[in-house]
Amino acid sequence: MRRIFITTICLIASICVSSSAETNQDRMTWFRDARFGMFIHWGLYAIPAGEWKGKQIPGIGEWIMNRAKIPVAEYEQLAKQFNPVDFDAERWVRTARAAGQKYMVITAKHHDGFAMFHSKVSKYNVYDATPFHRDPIAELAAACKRNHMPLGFYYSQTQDWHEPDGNGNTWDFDPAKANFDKYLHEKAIPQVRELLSNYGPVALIWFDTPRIITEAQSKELADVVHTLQPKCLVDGRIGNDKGDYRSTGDNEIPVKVLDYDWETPVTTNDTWGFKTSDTNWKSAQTLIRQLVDVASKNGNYLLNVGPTSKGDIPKPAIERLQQAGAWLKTNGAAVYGVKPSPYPYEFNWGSVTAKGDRLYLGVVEWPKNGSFELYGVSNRVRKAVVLGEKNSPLKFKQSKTDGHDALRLEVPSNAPNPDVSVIALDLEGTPSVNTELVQQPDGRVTLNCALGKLPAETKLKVSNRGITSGWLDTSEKVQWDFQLYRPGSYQVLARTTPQRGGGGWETSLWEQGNELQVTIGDKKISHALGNDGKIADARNPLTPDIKSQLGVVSLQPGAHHLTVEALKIGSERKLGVRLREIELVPVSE
Ligand code: FHN
Repeated sequence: MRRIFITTICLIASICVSSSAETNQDRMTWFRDARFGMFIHWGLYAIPAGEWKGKQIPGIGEWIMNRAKIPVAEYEQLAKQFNPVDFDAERWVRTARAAGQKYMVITAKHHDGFAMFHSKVSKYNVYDATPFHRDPIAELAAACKRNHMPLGFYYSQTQDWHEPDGNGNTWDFDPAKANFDKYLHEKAIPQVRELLSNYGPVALIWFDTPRIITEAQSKELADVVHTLQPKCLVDGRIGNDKGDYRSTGDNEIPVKVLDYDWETPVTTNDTWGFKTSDTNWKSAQTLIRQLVDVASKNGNYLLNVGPTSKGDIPKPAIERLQQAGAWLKTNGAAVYGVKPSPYPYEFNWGSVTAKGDRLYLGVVEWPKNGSFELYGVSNRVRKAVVLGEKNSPLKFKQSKTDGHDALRLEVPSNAPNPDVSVIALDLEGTPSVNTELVQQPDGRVTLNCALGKLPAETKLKVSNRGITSGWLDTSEKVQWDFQLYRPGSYQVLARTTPQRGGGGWETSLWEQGNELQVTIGDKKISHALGNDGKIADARNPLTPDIKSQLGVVSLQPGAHHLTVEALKIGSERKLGVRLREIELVPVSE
């Protein structure tokens, strides 16, 4: 009796607290600590796995219905074959847990309109329409509960290629006749209600491709979520800025720390839904590097797996997850619950995270000469260790070289960890660093457009990745102030980025005929942008940059001001100057 009374009081108290006082800040706490989640794209599309009627269909696997313009009546037939006999929810959750992932998000309904849960709203669901006759979402929710793993649901709120009133199917239905509001109220919202009512606490709903959804509709949807489950997060792709946190573009890692909550969804290969022919797996090192980098910029890393139609997570994905899990066992302190880097810019060698009086240096490019240097830390360093190397604090020296703070660590000549080695610096006090743009110990100065100044009246936009767009006028410019420490001759490089083509990066477009002028003090160089080679961006390996050598300048140490302008703008494609960064590289390199 007493127990029932206490339980009832607790329940009432918790409902009262959550429904009346739950704010975005309260909801976000677990998400900020988690940093690493598993995304699962699983649906009927895993059966064709990229191939339709003997033909390979280009693009991402879960889009096959759209890319091959498969009529609803034909695509629906796939349901009769869906029987994932290997599906074992417990195994998936354990895989995520062993990988060090702190939440899972599964496609409850993707754009194809097929519900992967037992829905009473539409018979087009995995329980009613397949021989499997089970509810994998219910099984996953139960396994997550057993393993204390927060579970979220992906729900495609706007695109639904199965419904005449949903968005996106132009091959079966006439978009002019679609009544989206009807679809929203008769399918999307009722199904979202089911997901929030029948599967226990839901960590988040991952809406996607908002497209035509209006502000009022996005708000209504977010309100439905927060009313039914006040603690449930809503991702930014609900549209119209109604999410609890923002989502970057797919596979997109911003170039700087963002001062809001965000998440990036990332593919392990190039597809989300399983595709037999896609073997372009990112290395475990790339994934780990990206994870640390995302944390260093205040984001969460939602790494996707696309299970097969039998219910197996592909082996190459499992292997990479295992490697990430092993790495996190030793180095998790540099990822979970961390604060972003105190530096506003990226380092070529890796990424920085912070916690309390500690800085974590996630080093990918380990120095070969036994010495690692970092500029700009003004705290006194108390101790430096490599995580996982218990017995050996690193020797170090702090100095004021030419008036600036320099830290030199003696490090082993081989990287302690083949993926990312983490140096933990214990500081006196919370990290205090010089946030100016400065020459780095390797002699380079990197000036990304996201950290530059634009004219007051400008049409230029700079993306999260630091790439300019709308640079179609010669009056535009980007400017930076920076400190140089060493005199010498520097090659001035421009890194521009092609525009993604309709068929992906293989068909990317790059404008010919742009000519840039760089001014540093009284020195000017100008050059037409040539293609002097591609540079893979280690943080965004899908999106290569093009390097152009603009010329050599000789500079003295001190404060400098650099301006880049376009003297000529190629007009063939009207892409304008897609500049990412200007880099000064010592010519002796
Ligand atoms: O169109 C979808 C795509 O299929 C996949 O679900 C990704 C995951 O972020 N979101 C959309 C494209 O951005």
